[in-house]
This record gives sequence, structure tokens and C-alpha cells, in this order.
Amino acid sequence: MNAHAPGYRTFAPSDACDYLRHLGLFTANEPLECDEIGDGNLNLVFRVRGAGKSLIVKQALPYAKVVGENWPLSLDRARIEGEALLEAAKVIPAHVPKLHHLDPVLALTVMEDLSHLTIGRAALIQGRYLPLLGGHIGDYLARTLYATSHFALTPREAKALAARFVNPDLCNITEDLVFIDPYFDRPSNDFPEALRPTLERHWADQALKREVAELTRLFLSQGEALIHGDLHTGSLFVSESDTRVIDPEFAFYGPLAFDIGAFWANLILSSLSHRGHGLENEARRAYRRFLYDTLETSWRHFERGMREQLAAGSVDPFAAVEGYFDAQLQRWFSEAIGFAGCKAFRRIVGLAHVADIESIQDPAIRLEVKQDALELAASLIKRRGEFVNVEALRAYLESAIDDRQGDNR
Ligand code: SR1
Ligand code: MG
Repeated sequence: MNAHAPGYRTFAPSDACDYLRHLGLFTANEPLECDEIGDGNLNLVFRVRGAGKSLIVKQALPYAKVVGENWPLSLDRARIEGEALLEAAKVIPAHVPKLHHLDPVLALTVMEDLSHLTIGRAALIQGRYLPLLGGHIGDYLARTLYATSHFALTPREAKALAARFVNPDLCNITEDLVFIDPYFDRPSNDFPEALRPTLERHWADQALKREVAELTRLFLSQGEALIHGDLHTGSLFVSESDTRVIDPEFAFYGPLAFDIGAFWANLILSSLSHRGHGLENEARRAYRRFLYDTLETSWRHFERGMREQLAAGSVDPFAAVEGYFDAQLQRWFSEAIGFAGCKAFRRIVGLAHVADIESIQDPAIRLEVKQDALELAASLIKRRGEFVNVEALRAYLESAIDDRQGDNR
């Protein structure tokens, strides 16, 4: 597939080596090893190892790898990803990979190799405790979202930045696969037939669809900040002490709460999934507590980080008006809960699933977990305005999820 843009060609591993030598990132004679390690839905990812260092070359394909060449996708997403990483690095360099090079013609980025870390989703499936994860993500969200919001940028500055992140192809994936298809009987959906009666009930639920329509409208029209756009646990590299946010190719000016909800949805799915992963009751309860702590801490860090930055100075002339920022925080909180519901619902019904649940070996437990995830997701979407604070949300999740776990208490 080489004919899509002048100068673009799809790399083989040897091309990635030659390219890095040409850039001077490795010397001409240095022996290099290169593997294509991409396991995501969209791109090629090469790891190139020399004697003393290792680098990642990530190249966009002109189509969605997971579906095939009949789903064309803009190559511009590589530029968007690279530039979004640079924007994040300006405000929170500790939590993104270092970008060494961006080539918009070949649609590739050259980045720090983070293979010493683990993909967040894999770490959660293994039941690893990551005590800093919630705080790191809350800080990342506060820094990246505030810095690109109308609290930090003048309307003119924000419009100039938003113009660099117009991302219709990738937004369209989210519009269809997250917001629309899972709420109708569409061919792109992928779910076990045993879920059909439950889905028929949700598809007929006008209250649910009204809320999803409202959240879809926010995604389509609320350009509040430069958001990551796909902040699930597969977009994280983690360890007990380090967290890096990768893959911002879905970045655009969108609703600020979408990233928060995406992260929460994946914590919620993880907490439901552990019923199928072999931990004993007490260990499972303890791990769920860690996941709820992570969600709660992410919000606390986000809220504190947003308030601190506002206090340090804002271009918004209304910033100091009593109650104004509190109301924004409350709105983001309830929108995040709604987006979390949508992001959880789509992982059960839609095209793209999560390994947390798909890797459950027992088919009966896997089905029950899917059923539980659908009920909880629908209820979060419909009740998103009822939660007064993160303690109330946590208490609700604890009772809703713990009740479905079948632990012997
Ligand atoms: C065709 S892409 C499917 C999903 O993978 C990405 O990570 C996004 O979540 C997208 O919806
Ligand atoms: Mg991705």
C-alpha cells in the first residue's frame, strides 16, 4: 500500500533501521535488530535495538489494520499524535514518552522505547498494584486539559491550536463505534447472541438513548480542550512507580470529561472482570478496592490540579466569579460518569472489546461479566447527574460491582 500520499511508503523492519541510521539516531555500521511489535488496531510499531539503546518507530497505515484496506484512514493521525505528545510534554513531560522525531510525510513518529514498563491493561489483568496510577493520571489530565482550555488560552490562541488538531477520521471512529452503533442493531457490533435479549431492552430504552444522544452531542460539538481521545488502559505504560500516556492519535478539541470517563470505564471493566481471573475472594475484594481507590484518586488529583492552575492565573474574565469553577467541575464530573458508561457499553457490544473480559476462560462467567457490565454502564449513563461527589460514585460502584461478584462473604 504505497500510493496514498506522495512520499509515503509502508515500512518493513529493515526500512525502520535504515531510517533511524539516516537520522543519525544510530551509527551507520551499528548492528541493529528490529521487530514489528504492534498489537493495536491501527498502526505498525517497530522496536529497533542497537548496542546501547532502543527506539520505537510507529507508522500509520492508510487504513485501519484491525479491519483492513476497505476502511481507509487519514495518515495525518501520525502528525496529530506527534504534535499532541509535544503539547503534553510542555506541561507534564514525566508522563509521556519522549518524542525524538516526527515525519508527517511517512506518517511516523520515533519515540522512546518504554518496553521496561507494562501496558496498563496487561498489568491490571495480572492483578498488579499500581499505587501511583490514579494520581499520575489525575495530574496528567489536569495539566494537559487545563493548559489547552479556555481557562489558559485566549479564544484566538485556542482556535489556532484547535485548527492543528482537526481529526475527522479518528473522531468518526469514536462517533460510530462508541456513541452510535452500540445503541442500534448495526453490522459493526460484535456481541454473543445470548446478550441479544438484554440489548433489545437497552435499544428500546428511550431514557438511555436520550442520555447517549446528549453525550454524543457533547462529543460532536463541545470543543473545550485538546483531549487525548482514546485514554483507555491500553494507552498507558505503567510500573509501580511510573506512568506514561501513549497513543494520542485520536486527539482533537473535544469535551474535557471524555478522557476522564475513558480511564474510569477501563477501571470499572477491570473490577468486573476479576471475577473471571482466578483471584481468591479476599484478594479479589482487595484488588477491587485498589481499582476504586485509583478512580477516586484520579478525580482528586484532577480537581486539585485544575483548582491550583486556576488560582495561579486564568485568561477567563469570569474565573474568579463565585461558584463558576465549582459548577464547571461538577459538570465535568457528571459528564465523565456518562462517558465512562458509554466507553464501557461499547466494549461489550461494539467492534472493539477489551482483553480484561475476553480473556476470561470460563464462558459462563465471561457472559455474566458482560451482562453485568452492560447493566452498570447503562445505569451510569442514565444516573450520571445523581452523584454529588466522587465518594458517592465510589460507594455506588462498590455496591453495584461487589453485589455482582458472587464472593463468599
Ligand atoms: C477501528 S479502531 C477500534 C478502537 O481502537 C482504538 O483504540 C479506539 O478505541 C477505537 O475505537
Ligand atoms: Mg491506540
